[in-house]
Amino acid sequence: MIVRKLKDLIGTDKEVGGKELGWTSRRLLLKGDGMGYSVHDTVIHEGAECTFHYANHLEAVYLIEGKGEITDLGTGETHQLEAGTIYALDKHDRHILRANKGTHMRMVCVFNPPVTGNEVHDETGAYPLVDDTAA
Ligand code: 9YT
Repeated sequence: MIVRKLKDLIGTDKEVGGKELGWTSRRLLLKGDGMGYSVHDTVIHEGAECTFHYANHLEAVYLIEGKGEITDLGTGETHQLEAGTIYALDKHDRHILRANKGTHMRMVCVFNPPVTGNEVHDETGAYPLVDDTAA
């Protein structure tokens, strides 16, 4: 059994991003944990606007704090987000996340396939698939 606490990940290499990027993500479970998915506790900082495109991953995101919106860059549609909202990027949808003024958004994110922890966003905003099984 794996038992892990968010407070123990803060300030380690499991905490990525930063205020200057508009988002901070704490990787609760990664590929190496062997679950077949990764789980992240991600904050979109107040007033931030972030464009993401997970071309190689499916992602479900459940908002637990704050308010904001998501724009689907494929359709142009914008949806309001609040605690208790889930969105699933079932078509690898390119999107923009915005946290409203005066609040951040905190969300629990699940990735399939799991993030290994070594990805960096490429020039398109995607995470490449990392093959960490090679010798
Ligand atoms: C909101 C969102 O897409 N979070 C993804 C997790 C974050 N980009 C990470 O942990 O790399």
